[in-house]
Order: sequence, then structure tokens, then C-alpha cells
Amino acid sequence: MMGVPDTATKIKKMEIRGAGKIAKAASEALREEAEKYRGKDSDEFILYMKKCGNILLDSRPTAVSLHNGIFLTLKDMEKGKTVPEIKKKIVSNSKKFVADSEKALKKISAIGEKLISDGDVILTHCNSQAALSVIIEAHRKKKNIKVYATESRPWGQGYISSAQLAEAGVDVTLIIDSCVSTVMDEVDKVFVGADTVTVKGELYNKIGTSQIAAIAKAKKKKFYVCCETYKFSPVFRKQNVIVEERDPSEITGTRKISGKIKVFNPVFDRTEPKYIDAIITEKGKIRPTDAKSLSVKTFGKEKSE
Ligand code: RUB
Repeated sequence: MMGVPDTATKIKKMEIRGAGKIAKAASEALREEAEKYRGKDSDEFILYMKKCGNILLDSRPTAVSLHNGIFLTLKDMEKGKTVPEIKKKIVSNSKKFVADSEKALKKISAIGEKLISDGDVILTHCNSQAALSVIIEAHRKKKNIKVYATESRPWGQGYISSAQLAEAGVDVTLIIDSCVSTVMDEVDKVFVGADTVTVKGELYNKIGTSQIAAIAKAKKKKFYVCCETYKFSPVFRKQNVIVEERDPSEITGTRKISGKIKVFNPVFDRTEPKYIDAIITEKGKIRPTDAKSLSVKTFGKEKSE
């Protein structure tokens, strides 16, 4: 277990990455901070835990999972009157959040695999635990599938995905991102994860997702988003989703380029709902137009409208 500052640094540096993993790591870090707190004043403890939550929140801006994971872990802590009571609440919230996340992934894999038929060629982008769990479950059900995994520059998360798929015994082919159009004729279905799904049913996911969705639509291929409901975003209903931009050196690497050249490195992009056939959640398969009602069910009307 790591404390809050270490976890926030690891998230910033992408040593812990992926919307689900950062949310769980943040929740566990808050649990650890709460458990090791030695003060006696409950108001000070609450302030301290809020400060810890804010440190984690600042580590990556786009994935609403991080916000929701922190919110659900610190939820109702004010109802505790003493430090031990507050600690108990935070610890049980965190355990519940992590356990629910794991259960959600299992449900998503069970629901999603039904969308995969024997003989399907699938394309996935970046490295999503939710999307891979669906694909691996279909393979486990003995469906004969072939997967294209995009490299996902600049970080190369596709190397992680292809290794995980190969390890599970799936027939996987790694491609560069600009090869998507070339293979799309052969592809039947695209499965990707989510960092945020807004109440309008827009998807924020790894940069390049929206291009893949547009190509899939143009070639009449199915485009599915696999995501736990804690990636639905009541917080971004009024403010726009902040798309993280990272250091240009992540793109240029060791290449020397002229100082006159600007480099733009946004990490995520927005896919319009019209490109999405369905969003697979632990509460079922929904259309993007149902994102608002699912958000209301999950987070309450006041937060989601
Ligand atoms: C990861 C990414 C993933 C989503 C969903 O980006 O875009 O598709 O986070 O992943 P990064 P999961 O590597 O920059 O964090 O389904 O595992 O939550």
C-alpha cells in the first residue's frame, strides 16, 4: 500500500494508469492515510482527508473515475462524530468501492462477451481492463476470435494490451495507430474503454478513439464502449471535460526538432454519441442516449441534471 503523495506521483508519471486502476489506487491510498492518521480532532481529520482527496484529484484531469472514486471513498465521512468513526466510514467505503469495481468488471465481461460471435475480428485501442475483460471472456467461452490492438502512441499501451491478450491465449496482432483504416474492412467490432462518459453520452477515451469510431461508422462496423458506471460523469455536466495535455517530449522522444515547431500532445479525445452503438456497464448494455438516466440512477438526480 502507498500513501497519498506517492500514489498521486505514480498516477502523474503514468506508473499507475487506466481510468479504473487510478480510481482504485486513489481509494486505497485514502484508506491507508485514514488508517494511519494519529490525530484526535474530528474536524481536523475531515479537513486532512479532503486535502488528500484534492492532491489525488490533481494527478490526472480527464478520467472522472478518479473523481468518483475519491467522492465515494470520502462519502458521508462527516457523519462520523469521532476520528475512529470517520476512519471506519472511509475504510468501509474504500473496501466497498474496490470490491464493487472488481464485481463490475466481471459483470461487464459477462454482458459484453455475448456481443462477440464465433469468428469475429475485433479491434481494441489503448489498454482498457474493461474492454480486455470482455474480449478475454469471449475467448474463454471458446469463441474463435482475432484481435487487432493499436500501438497507442505515444505511451504504447497497445504493447500491454497485446501482451495481456497473448498471455490469455487470444490471437492478437499489434498494429500502428495509422493502420486502423487498413484493417477496418476485416474488423467486425470495436471494443474500447472509457475515461469519462458524459450525461450526453459522449465518450472521452485515449487519443485516437474518435478517429477509430468514425472509421468504424463509415465502414458499418459496431463500436462498443466498455465501462463501469463510476466512469459516468455527473461532475462534468456543467463544466467541460478537461482533456489532459502532456509533455511534448512524450511524442518527440530523443529526436531533435527545431524550436520553431510546436508540438501538441492531448492524451484523450471526445467521441460523439452518434458513433457509439452501445455502452456496456455492470448495470447492463445501454445506448448513449440513456447515459443521463443511468447517471441519475447512479449518482442521483440533483448531481446528474
Ligand atoms: C487509458 C485509457 C483507457 C481507459 C479505460 O489511458 O484511455 O482506455 O482509461 O481503461 P492512460 P480501463 O493509459 O493514459 O491512462 O477500462 O482500464 O479503466
